[in-house]
Formats: sequence, C-alpha cells, structure tokens
Amino acid sequence: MALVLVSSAVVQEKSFSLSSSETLDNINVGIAVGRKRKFEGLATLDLFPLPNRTTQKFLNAKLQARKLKLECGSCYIPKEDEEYPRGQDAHFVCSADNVIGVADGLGGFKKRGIDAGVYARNLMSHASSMTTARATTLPACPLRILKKAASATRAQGGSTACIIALQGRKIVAANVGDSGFLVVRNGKVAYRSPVQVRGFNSPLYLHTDSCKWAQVLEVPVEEGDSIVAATDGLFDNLFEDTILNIISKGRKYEFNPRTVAQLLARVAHQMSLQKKHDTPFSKASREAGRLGHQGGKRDDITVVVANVISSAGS
Ligand SMILES: [Mn+2]
Repeated sequence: MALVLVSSAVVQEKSFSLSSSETLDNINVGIAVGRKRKFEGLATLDLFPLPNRTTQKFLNAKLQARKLKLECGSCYIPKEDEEYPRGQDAHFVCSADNVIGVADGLGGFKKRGIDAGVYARNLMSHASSMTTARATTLPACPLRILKKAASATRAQGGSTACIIALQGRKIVAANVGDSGFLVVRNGKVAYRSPVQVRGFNSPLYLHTDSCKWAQVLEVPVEEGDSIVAATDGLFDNLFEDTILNIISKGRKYEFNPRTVAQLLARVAHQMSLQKKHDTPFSKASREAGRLGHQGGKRDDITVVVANVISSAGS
C-alpha cells in the first residue's frame, strides 16, 4: 500500500510538470521521499515515513487546483478590397470564459450582391454574447454556442466557423468548413483539425440556422500547449513548418500571444502576395489538377493564438 502512494506521487510530478520553483513543501517532501525509496529500495522504507492520509489529501487537492486557462491574442489582416474594406473574416476572444472563435464569410455570395462578411461578423458577435451571457459556471459548450449564434444571425450569406472552448484538461471545438486549428506541443503539431470541403477551395459552410455540418472535436491539452485557430487565409499560405517556427520563436523570446498572432498573420500576408514560392494553396491546386496557380492566395487572414497556461495562483 505504501509503495502505491510513493509511485502515485512520482507519477503526479510528471503529469503536472511541477517545476523546481514549486513552493509546495509537502509536494517536494512527497517526491523526495518517493525518489529516495526508489533508489534505496525496500530496506529504507521505515527510515522515510510517507505522507499520512491528511497530507496526501492536501497534496492531491493542491495538484488538482492547478487548473488550466487560455491566454489569448489575435490579429486580422483583411484582403485589400475597395468595395469590402473590412473583408469577410470575423473572430472573437472571451478570455474569461476560455472560448475563442473564427469565421470566414463565403466570398461566393458577392456574385449575388451579398457581403458575407456581415454574416460572419454577426455570427461571431452573437457567439461572443452567448458565451458571456451563460447563466452557469460550467465550461462553455461550443456546439450550443454555435447553434444559438447561427439561429440569432439574421444577415444573408454563409460562413465557415470554428468555436473552441477549454473544458478542464481538453479543448472542445465545433467546426464547419475550412477554418480550423492546430495544437502545438513541444515544437510539434500534436493535433490538426480536419477540413470539411466539397471540393478544391469549396468549403462546407454555415447558413441561416443550419448547423448540420458542424463537427465536434475533443482534444486533450497540457500546460505549455499553444492553440492556433485561423481561417484558410493562414492555412492556405503557410506550411506547418513555418507556423511551428514562428511559435517556437515566440516561445524563445517570450512574446505574448497577440504578438505571435501578428507575426503569423503578417508572414501569411507576405506569402499571399508573392507569385513564385510554393504554398499549401498552390500545392493543393496542383493536386486538384489546376496547374495555372502559383504562389500564395490573396485572402483575409485571421489568427487567434491561445496559450494553455496554469491558472494556479491567479
Ligand atoms: Mn478565406
């Protein structure tokens, strides 16, 4: 029984990544005892008494109190367009509720004289209001928010949408179309949300109050992860390696999430204007048999960066 407690203390140390600056004396004592026992074997058991039940309870409660939260920042660069200077993308960040969302109004509606940017902005505005107006302390449910926001949106048009909420130690997303998100862990892509498309450059989208395409995704997250939620303006212009590079630089120089989002959006914008280098969009167009396109894709670019951090002590 005693050994079980020892190993649980060591496991907890790993899974919660306690730093050396951790000030919980009881935790340090527990881990030190665990290591001592591990190295010196059973003969030393009686020399190093384990934390008693009360101490163990306190220790567990302290560890569980290390809840996670999102530290967010965003950047939007609309495509240069005299007729629609605000572009068709929209997004929101509700830091206190750990919820973010991005949307991309469908350009195809322009032919009918409809600015789908209005739809996307209304959708995200309603989603933000629904998030903050919840009469509950429970974590937000992205699908419910998306459904309510879609049925409250009266504007004409359609939009892709991705709403992400932190729920304990996982994120839950409701996603429609080709906006999406990456979870970056230790410099690598731990998860990438799937895109929903009908064909090349033709995403599924949300319109009127139809949420039938909405896909719900659940991804475990850890302290130290970065979530990059964005519209296709980012993902069509930057390969994953470039995104990871910028995230790593942001970590190295301790940039805040807003600065990292700005960097990602600016580099994506530069790539969107150039005509020679390969981009995810030019690659996809080649694979779809359209050989004419080279370089980047001019588009509105929205990026939200959310770092998963510990809320302990705040
Ligand atoms: Mn777009």
